[in-house]
Amino acid sequence: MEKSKTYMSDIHLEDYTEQYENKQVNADTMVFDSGRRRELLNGIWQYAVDQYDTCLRQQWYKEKRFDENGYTLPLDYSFDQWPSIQLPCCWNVVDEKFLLYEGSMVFTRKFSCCRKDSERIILKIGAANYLCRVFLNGDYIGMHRGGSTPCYFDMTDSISAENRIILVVDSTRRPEQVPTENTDWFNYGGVYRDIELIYLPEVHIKDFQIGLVPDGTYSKVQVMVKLSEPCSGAAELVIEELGVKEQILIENGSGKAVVEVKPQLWSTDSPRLYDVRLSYMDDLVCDRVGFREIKVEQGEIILNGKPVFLRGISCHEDSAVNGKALTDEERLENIELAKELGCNFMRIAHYPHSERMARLADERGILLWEEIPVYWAIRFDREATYEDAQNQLRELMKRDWNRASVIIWSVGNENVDTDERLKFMGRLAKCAHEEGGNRLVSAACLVNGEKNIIADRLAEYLDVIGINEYCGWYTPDFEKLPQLMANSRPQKPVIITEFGADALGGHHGTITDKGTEECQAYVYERQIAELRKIDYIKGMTPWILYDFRCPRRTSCIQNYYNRKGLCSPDKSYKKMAFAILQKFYLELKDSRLH
Ligand code: GCB
Repeated sequence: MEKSKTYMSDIHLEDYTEQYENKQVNADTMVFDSGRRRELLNGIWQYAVDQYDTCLRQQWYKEKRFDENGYTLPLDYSFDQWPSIQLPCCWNVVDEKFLLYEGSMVFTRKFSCCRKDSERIILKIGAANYLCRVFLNGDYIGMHRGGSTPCYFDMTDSISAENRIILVVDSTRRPEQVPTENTDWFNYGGVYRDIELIYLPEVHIKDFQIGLVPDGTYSKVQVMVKLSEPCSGAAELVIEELGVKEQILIENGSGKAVVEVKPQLWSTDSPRLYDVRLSYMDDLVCDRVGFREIKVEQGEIILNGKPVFLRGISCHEDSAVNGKALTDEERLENIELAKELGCNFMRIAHYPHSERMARLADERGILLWEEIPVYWAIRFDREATYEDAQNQLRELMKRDWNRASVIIWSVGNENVDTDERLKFMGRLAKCAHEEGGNRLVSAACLVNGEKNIIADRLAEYLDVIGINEYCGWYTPDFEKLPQLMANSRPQKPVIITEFGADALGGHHGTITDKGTEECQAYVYERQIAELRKIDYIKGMTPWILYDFRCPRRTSCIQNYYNRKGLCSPDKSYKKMAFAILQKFYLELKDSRLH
């Protein structure tokens, strides 16, 4: 690790990143943090744009002011005099001069910490895009890869009463990353979710999963506990409202139990949640969870024993004002807008959105499709890319395991059906089945365009097939749609995960004028007319709830936004197609068939 020798050699070290590749935190180093003592490190930080990665090259974090001969070194930074920024945020929307900046930014602040002797102090960063390296009091603490999932750094051995923390966040797009260089959304940089200190006792609950046993009786709850140490003893589970107070035997650091209890089920009409508490010695965690069963049987998606049609809408984590750093008010606005549309389901694409979104969906009774950014042309041939993708999937699944709203894990979007991709995504689907709890596994697949048929080989690994089709938009001929449906005999339920058309709010014309509300509305009318006739379609999530920022979209109508939204970017304006989808969904809802 200690590579550099002198100030000068530090500057000329070209493989400088090597020393920061170890100590990578990942899904295995996550800590269950719901209901724990925490302190927010959000707020004012100092920052510098570090386009050439000089912080890492020169090891600024060591704050070395003199060389070995006592000579005073010239410094290229001045942490305390740097300008300030409010974290969390996406730097691109904080100042116009950063709008298109992709690269490294350095953030630093001081903080005090009052820690009992045996306590462990974990730094949790809700999300930082894409690489995040952490330094504390001159020590390199670790790094995290992946721009949308949380990371946990154990800082216990370096923390003092007064501290200097440095985060180096690098948002550079690279072909081997997940996602890769080319996507259809904006690559926001930043530390854009909460930064927190989490206090843990030496021996603590590392993982806690709770959910209904999926046996159709709705009368058993299963619990899984993992401790930080291979201890034995008993943990205690309490669900007061259900009269549950149950000892869970722990052997060698882990325990499992099935508790006989009949909770009121969580559903979209009645999203009942219970406070649950789990304690082990002097550790205690709390969560608020719902109990529901989801499965696929005879081509139907079954929620709590009844077939459900997923009246959905796709949604990015994007805000005209805040980028990806949405406020809870904005998330709720999205959920309420989806409900107004008649939805019971949202596809939150194309990467893990904030864990707050799943918690709000639990509370408001909206089902969720969650996805990892295995998007378009990933380096399917590269094992390290696979490991990155799998880790992001596992981090997402661990984070949201206890969320009743999350019914589908999606392992990717629109990837060409090659042998390498089949192997890569088949492995991901297997991992999602093994570790994802009582949920369905899916992916948004492409239509086989040559034969105009639903025939993606990945379907073998999925419970539900997602299909993106753009008849009436990218595929000009609407007749292709009934043909596609007639040609296909999928053995599993299908969700039309995307259809849609661009329209600039307020821009009017004929149904053939691309970019007008009339044209978009017509695409919705035709799509709905066809799709509603097809038996094997069990849901849809048209593209998309509101317009989102996108560097690829440069026409004057688009103006760097993807305009397939049913609403304008700030959601204040509803385009004509909104009412068309709403009418269909409300009819479906009222028919009580779904
Ligand atoms: C797709 C992609 C989505 C794009 C959309 C579009 O198929 O999955 O990310 O934004 O098409 O607008 O072209």
